[in-house]
Amino acid sequence: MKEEILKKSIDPTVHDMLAVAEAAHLETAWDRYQKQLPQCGFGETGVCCRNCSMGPCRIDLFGDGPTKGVCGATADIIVARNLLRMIAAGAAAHSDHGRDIAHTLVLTAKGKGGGYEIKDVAKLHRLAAEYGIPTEGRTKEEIALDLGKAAYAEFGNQEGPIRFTRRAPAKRVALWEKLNIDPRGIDREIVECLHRTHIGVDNDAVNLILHGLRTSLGDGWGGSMIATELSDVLFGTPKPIWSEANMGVLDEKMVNILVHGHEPTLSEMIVAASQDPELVALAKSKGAEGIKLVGTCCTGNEVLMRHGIPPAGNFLQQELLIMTGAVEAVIVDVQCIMPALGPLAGCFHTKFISTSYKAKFPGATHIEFHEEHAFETAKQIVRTAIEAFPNRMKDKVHIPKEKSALMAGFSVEAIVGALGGTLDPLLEAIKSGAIQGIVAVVGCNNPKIQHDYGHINLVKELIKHNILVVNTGCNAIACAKAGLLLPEAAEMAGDGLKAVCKALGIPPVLHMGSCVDISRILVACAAIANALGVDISDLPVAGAAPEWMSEKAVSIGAYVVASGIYTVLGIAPPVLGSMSVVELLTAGAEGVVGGKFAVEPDPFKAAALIVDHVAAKRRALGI
Ligand code: SF4
Ligand code: MSK
Repeated sequence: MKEEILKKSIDPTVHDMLAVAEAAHLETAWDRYQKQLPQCGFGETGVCCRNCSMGPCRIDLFGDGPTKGVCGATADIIVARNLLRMIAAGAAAHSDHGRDIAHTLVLTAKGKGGGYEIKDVAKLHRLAAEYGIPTEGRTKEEIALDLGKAAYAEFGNQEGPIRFTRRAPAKRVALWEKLNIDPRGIDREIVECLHRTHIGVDNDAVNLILHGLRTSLGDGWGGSMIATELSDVLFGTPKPIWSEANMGVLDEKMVNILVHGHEPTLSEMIVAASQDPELVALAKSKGAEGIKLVGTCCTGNEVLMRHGIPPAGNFLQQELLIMTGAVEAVIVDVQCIMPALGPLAGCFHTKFISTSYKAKFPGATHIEFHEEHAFETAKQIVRTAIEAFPNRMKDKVHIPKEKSALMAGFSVEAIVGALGGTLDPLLEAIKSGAIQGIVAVVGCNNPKIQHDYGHINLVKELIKHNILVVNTGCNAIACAKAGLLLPEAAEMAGDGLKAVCKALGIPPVLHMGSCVDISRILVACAAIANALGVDISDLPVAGAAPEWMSEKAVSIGAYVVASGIYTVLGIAPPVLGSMSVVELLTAGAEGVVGGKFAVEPDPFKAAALIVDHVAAKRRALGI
């Protein structure tokens, strides 16, 4: 294998498929990244502004060029404004997802849900109690209607608080209130980001960043948490489940359908449609042995968590999956879907099917999905995939063999279940030092970092130091492919963590779901802090995103830090053009919210930073 291919990823399926791509002259994100080099230094450091037509303006950091934009904006102002816009976009993406789930719950409660039903009634009752919605003597639909409407209303709140923020420890809420960063309404904070960053409005870097924290909190403890909680009510709360991961899950004899994107509404119905006897019979009539549904990115995580549908790869593998020539259809909704997929699918028999009115793509077949007709549309989409099977070009089929078994499905409820119904055994393990701390490792892939290298090495180092890892998103898929989501992976952990995992029969790395499910991690941190009578910022916990790339990740990082958690990024956000902003994010923030950022691309050094941080927090707690 060529050196330059090996350098791109640590995953053998990726090596295999990059060789196929090269031979067939098919372009990938890695090729396009190379063509972008050297990337623009103004963009990279965040000092380019296009917020009005007197610009574009950029600040010359090293030469004797301009130090201010036409309006007088300095590097500090431009960098902070740009960061705020990234947070707004990321928070908007997660929160719009949450809004769609609330909408589906309302429709389902009204009997207009096109095939959905309320699956977790116990959780519905718990959430209703949180919102003060009466449950006594009422049907699940009546309760769900009130809950859906209450959650829906929080997007447009003019005044806070947002209900789920009150799950945080009282000390944390009081701090947010004192700093005036307790989010009011989810949409309101996002709109205010755009207002503040319009020319001539907020020109104070600290004031801008504080509002970024408020907006991101409306995402983590608002939009994302609503997405997670209401998805559990509708589709069921995940429980431990077995599956397998990586490109080897594709099956040459089957109609292979890949679901990709983020929202579970469509993919839940695709799961049902792919098991429909009439459609299975149709697949067989076309010469296939059946229908194989696989996933990627967070739609993949959603259907893995609830149905054990295997993830076939993470973000940077999406193009390679089409290049196997064995995928009949890629069905997408929103987020993280490369526009490169349409033209690429055109080189194969693969149908690239877009489904959201919000997300159309060149080269896609658009079959619009509306919740009211969910199952019917899902069947139409699966039928389209089956019809493509006879067009498969046999000489173009190349499926890498590698795959790994995995155990996923660790919602907070499932973790408490595995602990015997209470958090106490986990608290005891933390106090005794068997588990030194808990670290969330999340986020995407990015061709700037060798694919999966950051994820896997960071996670392995952490478990070696008796740190329990919880993960979501593309990190979870990376760990699944590397066999880290298996109870046997406890052998790679330090003695304390190994013993705990063996006693409970769980992996040392717990897959908690999709990107919006980072809200599950916030809930777990809040529960642990409340049980110990401390704030989240006192806990021996940390966050990390070793290969992040999306604006959603910026919002996530911001709400994790604003929740009091130290967070290590593998790639610097575009803020290096302002030393004041860098100082605020990597040092000053700690004195304000109890959490801060660090940037460390080397996963071994990142692990060392986190291990030191966890040890310092333990000392401060006296454990
Ligand atoms: Fe230039 Fe200021 Fe306009 Fe930005 S807002 S483009 S810095 S003049
Ligand atoms: S899918 S946001 S590439 S984790 Fe949630 Fe993966 Fe990042 Fe998308």
